[in-house]
Amino acid sequence: TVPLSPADISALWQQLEALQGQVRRLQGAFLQYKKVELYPNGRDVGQKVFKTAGFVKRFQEAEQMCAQAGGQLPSPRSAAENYALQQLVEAKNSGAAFLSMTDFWMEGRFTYPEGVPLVYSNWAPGEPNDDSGREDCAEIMANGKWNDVPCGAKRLVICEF
Ligand code: 293
Ligand code: CA
Ligand code: CA
Repeated sequence: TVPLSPADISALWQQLEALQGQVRRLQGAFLQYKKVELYPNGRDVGQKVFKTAGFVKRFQEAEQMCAQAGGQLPSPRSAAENYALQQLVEAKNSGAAFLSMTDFWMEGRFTYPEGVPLVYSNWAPGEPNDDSGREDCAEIMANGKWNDVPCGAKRLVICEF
């Protein structure tokens, strides 16, 4: 191996400084792009992004649309994530939005799509009540609380990415 000459080291420093400048400009451009992209139909919370399609669908179609887009229906796993979702529901003035969770596998036991038990919940008092024995999907309302509803009901589509 050949030792680096002072000129080599100086050239490497120059390249490193150029690279640092490029990364900084990219970070700035990305933050700007993120703001543009999230306004007004998206919210980011931690590593997660929620974005509303702005229209209502039945559960199955909503689930398909999110999957088609490379996302999924929202699974808020903390108060912070639930609040980000709530803000979107409030802002759109289109009523409640579907969540990913169902009690398809066992009546009364809501799980994530893979059947995994919930790590967080924010049910309204008395919910889930399986009203009329046919509520196996869940909605998040403008107050952030959850309610089980018929899967055939039409609710605002929000996807999680
Ligand atoms: C019943 C009792 C209401 C409740 C409603 C919802 C429907 O009508 O208090 O708000 O069920 O749970 O999903
Ligand atoms: Ca049910
Ligand atoms: Ca209910």
